Amino acid sequence: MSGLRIAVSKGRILDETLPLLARIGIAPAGEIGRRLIVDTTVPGVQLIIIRATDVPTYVAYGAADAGIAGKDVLLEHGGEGLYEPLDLGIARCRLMVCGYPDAPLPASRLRVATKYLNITQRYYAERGVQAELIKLYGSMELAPLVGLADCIVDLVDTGNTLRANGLAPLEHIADISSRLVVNRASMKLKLPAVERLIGDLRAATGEGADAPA
Ligand code: PRT
Ligand code: MG
Repeated sequence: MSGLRIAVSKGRILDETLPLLARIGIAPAGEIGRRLIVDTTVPGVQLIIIRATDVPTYVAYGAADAGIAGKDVLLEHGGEGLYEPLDLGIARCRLMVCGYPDAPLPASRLRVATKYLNITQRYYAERGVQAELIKLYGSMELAPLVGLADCIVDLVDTGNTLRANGLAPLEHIADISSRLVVNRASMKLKLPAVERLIGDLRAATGEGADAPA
């Protein structure tokens, strides 16, 4: 599997990806710490550690051959230049419209705060709803509480963050999990290595994945 660079994001995706990679024999060589490029126990296989939203960009441009990214990030990016051969089934959650449970309809245009502008724009356009979108970079839950927006489009896992702020999930947009993405050129130029990575990960995430290799 030589000559492969795999992009992953720090945080929950890395936390759930490392055990998967370990199962297929790929482990970081030493502490990751603050390093951005990390060699692994497999010669030629490197991890690069980047922001979740940057994974599709690095892979689409071929700066990484493959990457692991949430479906939310891929839907928002659009996925040009990427193959998406495998659902890894990790970092699962739901993308939802959230807000006050019994809020009256807004008098004027619905205001929606989100970091998912493209997904949200498509969602309301498909429903013929005129919505004003407000781009935020985090803590979306705050927006309805201080009157910035009527509702938000955000990820929900346990629902604890919403509940802690008096909000509730209102409309389901998509089920989310992390996917393996592969650069289109790498798919051709590094076919044996890429096929091996896909096959090994498929076996590691599929049935019997708990059994030792
Ligand atoms: O830090 P940066 O802006 O780069 O990215 P990030 O903080 O979004 O990265 P990270 O490491 O948290 O990973 C994000 C990816 O994990 C997302 O793109 C999803 O694919 C996936 N994921 C799965 C989640 C959640 N579950 C999740 N619950 N990402 C974020 N959340 C947040 C959510 O936004 C909300 O604020 O957790 C809060 C809700 O959780 P509950 O359990 O209270 O409902
Ligand atoms: Mg984060």
